[in-house]
Amino acid sequence: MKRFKLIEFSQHKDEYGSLTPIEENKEVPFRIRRVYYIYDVDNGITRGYHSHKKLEQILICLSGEIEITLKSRDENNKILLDNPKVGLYIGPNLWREMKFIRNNSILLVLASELYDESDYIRNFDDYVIYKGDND
Ligand code: T46
Repeated sequence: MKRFKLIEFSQHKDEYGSLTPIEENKEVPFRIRRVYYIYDVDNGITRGYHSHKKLEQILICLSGEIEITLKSRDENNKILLDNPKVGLYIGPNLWREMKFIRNNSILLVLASELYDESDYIRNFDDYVIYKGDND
């Protein structure tokens, strides 16, 4: 599995609107153990600033526009999420930042594990050292 990739979901669209289904181990390459969503974020605010040791996630911008930065010591990738049909898979060991570009943006996250603070690395220098030892 690539460390990150965009996944395009299907869309059932008719005159009544659109519906996008997502199933574990199908569109999502892991068992979904947790779902959370981030909202009420003022535009221009950036959250995240951490990596995960084991966690895999899919990020979906349900509404608005959110710029995701994925970086390591040698890479810096910026991905704009603005389409609820598209999910961003993020594997373990990648530093992430989420910049909310528009008011009322909503970020839905599907996660492979339950919440565990010990899986987080919240300091970039510690992340670079951890990644060097665990890649
Ligand atoms: C990630 C990005 C995309 C919980 O109690 N349970 C949870 O499942 C989560 C995700 C968070 N929390 C608590 C922990 C903090 O007291 O909610 C508070 C805010 O969490 P945090 O500052 O970690 O939020 P973000 O937006 O910086 O990061 C979140 C996820 O934590 C993280 O795993 O990859 O979204």
